[in-house]
Amino acid sequence: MHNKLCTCWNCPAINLAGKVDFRACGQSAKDLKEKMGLQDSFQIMAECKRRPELGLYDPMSITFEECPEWRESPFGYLLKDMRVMILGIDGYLGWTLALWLGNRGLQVSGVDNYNRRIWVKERGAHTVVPISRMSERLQAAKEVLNIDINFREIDIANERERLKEFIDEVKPEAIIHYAECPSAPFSMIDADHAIYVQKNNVLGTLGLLFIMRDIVPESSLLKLGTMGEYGTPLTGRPLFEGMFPSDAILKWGDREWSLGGELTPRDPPSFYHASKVQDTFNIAEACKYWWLRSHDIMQGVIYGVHTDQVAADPRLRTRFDIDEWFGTVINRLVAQAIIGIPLTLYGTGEQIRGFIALEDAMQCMTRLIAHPPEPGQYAVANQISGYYSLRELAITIAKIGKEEFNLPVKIQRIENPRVESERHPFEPIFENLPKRFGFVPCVRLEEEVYRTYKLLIQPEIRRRIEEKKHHIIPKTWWSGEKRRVETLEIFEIEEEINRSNERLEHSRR
Ligand code: USQ
Repeated sequence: MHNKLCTCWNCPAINLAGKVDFRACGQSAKDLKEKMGLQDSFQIMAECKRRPELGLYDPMSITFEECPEWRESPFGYLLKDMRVMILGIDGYLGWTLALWLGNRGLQVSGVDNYNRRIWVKERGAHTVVPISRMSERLQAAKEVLNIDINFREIDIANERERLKEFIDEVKPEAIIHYAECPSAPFSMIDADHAIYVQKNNVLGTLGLLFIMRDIVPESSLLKLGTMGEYGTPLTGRPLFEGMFPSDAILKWGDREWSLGGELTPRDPPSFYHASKVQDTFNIAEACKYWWLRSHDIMQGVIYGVHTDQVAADPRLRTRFDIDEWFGTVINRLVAQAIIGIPLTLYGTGEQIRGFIALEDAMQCMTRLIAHPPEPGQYAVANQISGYYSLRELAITIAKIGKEEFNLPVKIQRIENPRVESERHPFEPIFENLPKRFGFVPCVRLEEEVYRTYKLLIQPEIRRRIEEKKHHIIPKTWWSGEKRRVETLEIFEIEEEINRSNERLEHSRR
């Protein structure tokens, strides 16, 4: 178990309030020692909110393995009936995680203001997998999976008092923060959209940090960041997990400095990605000022449709977007294959990105919830299970469409409406999740693409893709131009397979 040696120091049930002066750790120890007649050697004393009978004790002295409140699970020790609050519970990830965690015995509460539904509607698009209203979702979760979800409609960026009240009522032991606008193209439509996305994301998160400071400082924050924060540095420098490793060195002239522990440089490719960069700094500062604890999760491009819970009943399905603003690339390409649009590669299609399937992302989140950082710790995990060039992906998706579903799939290169490197080195480091938290990817790309085809090919869903196909080819240019992109080249997949083999040959020479 990855977290068996974590102690009460990591545990959100710890009560440190008033026992430690964090500004100079240990400063209060003398007073406490005199008052309580404690041993010379102790540093920090705490109480347990779940086991008050322990009285004041050394929080490093009990491990998760030893504590009866932590129970073994396939994802490490999990706190019994742990209270988790999901902000953005109505979204693609939020809803899936609510059912996933509820199914594993965690007490799930959640907040949403239905903004994702509103943004997609504003663009004239829709989720091609139909989703139920929240009231029906909650009822189905109870009926089908016996999960009770405590839901409150709240806009976290604009209704801080109501969020505070709800957090105070529930006292969540972990807060999963998915309540941000996730779209790069949406943030690039015009000034109004850019300003909106940055306000919504940055200020929503900033307000939440203050609420956590005041109400639940011991609870851990799991905040969704993005691999896109790092950009794709042309030097080929590895994309470390948030911070430079201890042995990284800055050399300038004949002098050298350690870079260990400093945040790595960021190069976000859109105003949306830039909002996540600002969040990073705000969260890291809050951990420093107030000893909050956070996992900042740099998630790669997410894809897929499946977990056992969302597949359990049509009313439990999660949303699935394929339009130019809210569809991520793999999900979009499968939908395109289904209705005969040649798969859209932007520019050269040689961009490389890190990816993770929906179900694997759920596993990662559970492992991180099970392993809260220490007070004051700002921890980062690059949450991907592999990386591919877009061409490789398109070929894989086309092959599965052709061979398994008999679809006449083609691939097209179109003008790239974004400003991004189209040929670049890419070396993401993604060691924390497997090495520190025991993550083993369970979903193969081909398997999830196959499952996605299986769902999308159903007549009702296929019809819903057809209905919104005019939103597939992008019109949102980073430059501000207002026109649909042009096709540069269309090719059959056999040609593309030969080309990629040739490139492979060439690179071997
Ligand atoms: N792309 C295509 N064809 C398409 C759509 C996209 O070639 O039809 C290309 C884009 O140019 C880009 C790459 O695919 O190079 C990924 O684009 P995307 O739209 O799938 O993903 P992105 O805009 O980067 O954003 C998505 C999520 C975002 C998350 C991010 C993780 O929407 O919330 O932060 O993935 S990452 O990309 O690692 O930063």
